Order: sequence, then structure tokens, then C-alpha cells
Amino acid sequence: MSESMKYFREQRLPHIWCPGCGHGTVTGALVRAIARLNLDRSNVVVVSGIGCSSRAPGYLDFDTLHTTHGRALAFATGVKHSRPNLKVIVMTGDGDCTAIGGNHFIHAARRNIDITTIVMNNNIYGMTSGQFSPMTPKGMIGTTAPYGNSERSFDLANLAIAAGATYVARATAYHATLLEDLIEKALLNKGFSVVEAVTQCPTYLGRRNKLGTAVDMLNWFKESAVNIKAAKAMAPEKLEGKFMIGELYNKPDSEFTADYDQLVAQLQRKFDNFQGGVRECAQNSD
Ligand SMILES: Cc1ncc(C[n+]2csc(CCOP(=O)(O)OP(=O)(O)O)c2C)c(N)n1
Ligand code: SF4
Repeated sequence: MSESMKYFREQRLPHIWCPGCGHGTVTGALVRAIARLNLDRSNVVVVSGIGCSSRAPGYLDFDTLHTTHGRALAFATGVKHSRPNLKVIVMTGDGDCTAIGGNHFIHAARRNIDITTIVMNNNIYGMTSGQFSPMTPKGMIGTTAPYGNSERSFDLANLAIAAGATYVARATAYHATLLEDLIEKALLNKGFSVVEAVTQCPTYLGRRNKLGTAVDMLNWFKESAVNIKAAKAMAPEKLEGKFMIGELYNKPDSEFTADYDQLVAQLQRKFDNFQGGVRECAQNSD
């Protein structure tokens, strides 16, 4: 039995995902990263919203919270704020995180709260049968965009960086080893970390857009993703139609719960001094 299997609730298997779905690959990468860091199971909390991707924590043997659609980061913020010693991880989908959950996402980034967020981006709402999400590329077909999506999509990594996240990375279900490495680094960052895991939904995105099988979709990731380190040496025309993977941003900064605790300690000292002063006054007036 592999070392990482100890983190699974085997009695909850088999999982609900369709054959060829990329969500299992991403879940595997997270669990292997946790195993590498040998994190204590009783200190890890995994939180999700609603969606096929958000079912992942149900298979994991940590304290897990399967919450409401879009609210994973709100629940996770509550957990981290009340118990800052815990390692809090969010597993979310592109719809869950960037549509209904978009506001929570930018504010968690702004606070730089120490939460590692794995966004399983399959560019579609899988669970509810393929409506377009804020990350569906323009022109792609979804059940709510039968003639092609006419909206522009978010660049999640740039959004996270602009909002204040201190670690931002991207990999795909094809680049599973890189994904594991990046999640490990994200878990080590003391601050808001985002790993965008580009995954395939062959059932809805793939089928409706005639992208072929899950293997064809993985091959497309292989051909279209360029590591940011390699991209630096490439001519712009070679990068047309490609997307970047690897570590996109890594600039640690002060973290919300640590700052908050410091503020509380400062106020406590002031309060203690004030109470000491009051006691002295009372004694002098006796
Ligand atoms: C408040 C609310 N609105 C809408 C839904 C319906 N809903 C459930 S899952 C989902 C989309 C999930 O998409 P995504 O987060 O991209 O995950 P995926 O299923 O693709 O992994 C939606 C819209 C809901 N459960 N609750
Ligand atoms: S509908 Fe798509 S995202 Fe959901 S389990 Fe199936 S392949 Fe995965």
C-alpha cells in the first residue's frame, strides 16, 4: 500500500467521477504532497463547496467540510481564524471558486490568510451538466452557450496575484508530478496560496466541444502548456495559443491570522497596563 493511501477513507470508494475525469488526478497530487510533508492528519482540515471537484474531500481522511456552493473559502476563513495552528486546504472548482465564490476568493487573497486553495479548473460546471463558467474560454460551447460562449474568461492566476495572493502556480492533470511539487510548495507558504489545476471534463466540456477522449484532452494540455521557465527563453510567436504552467508568483508577505493575533496581544498588554494603573490609583486614594 502506498504511503498516501493512509489519507483516504477507503470505505467511501469507489468515487462518483466519470471515467477519464481529471479530478482524481488532482486529488492524488494533493494527497501525495501531504504525504511528502508528512503532515499530521489531525492538524489538516480540507474544505470544499459544491461540484464534482468539491466531492474530493469526502474521500479524504482528514477533518473535512463539504459546505455550500461558492462558500468554501468563507468556511475555511472561519476555521483558520479560530484555529490558526491548523493547515487549512480548500478544494474547489472553477465555477464554485470564480462565479458564486468570486468575492470570497479575492478577499481571502487580499487578506493573505494562510489557506492553500486548489482550484480544479475544467472550464465548465460539470456537476450541473455543462453550463459555462467564468473560466470557460470565449467561443466554447456549454448548455447555457449553445452557440458558443460570448464572454471573456478570467485569468485566475493574474486575478489571484492582483488581489494579493502570495503563492500562485498552475499545472495540469497531464503534468501530475509538477502539480504535486507545486502543491507541496503552496502548502509550505505561510499565506494565501492558489494552485490552478487544469483538468479535463470529457463528459461535458469534451463531448460538447468535440475535444475527443480524456486522453486527447490530456494530450492537448501536454501540447499547449509551456513551463514559465522555458517560456522566458522563447520568442513571442512561439507562445501564441499556449498557456503558462509552473510557479507563477512567490512573494511571502505578512499573514492575516498572525497579524491579528499580534494585534490582540498588543491590545491585551494595553488593557493590562490600564487595569494596573486603575488599581494603583485606587490604592493611592485609600
Ligand atoms: C447556491 C447554489 N447555486 C447553484 C447550485 C448548483 N450547482 C451545484 S454544482 C454547480 C457547478 C459546479 O461547477 P464547478 O465548481 O466548476 O465544479 P465541477 O462540477 O465542474 O467540478 C452548480 C451551479 C448550488 N448547488 N447551490
Ligand atoms: S461531469 Fe465532468 S467534472 Fe463531473 S465527474 Fe464527470 S467528467 Fe468529472
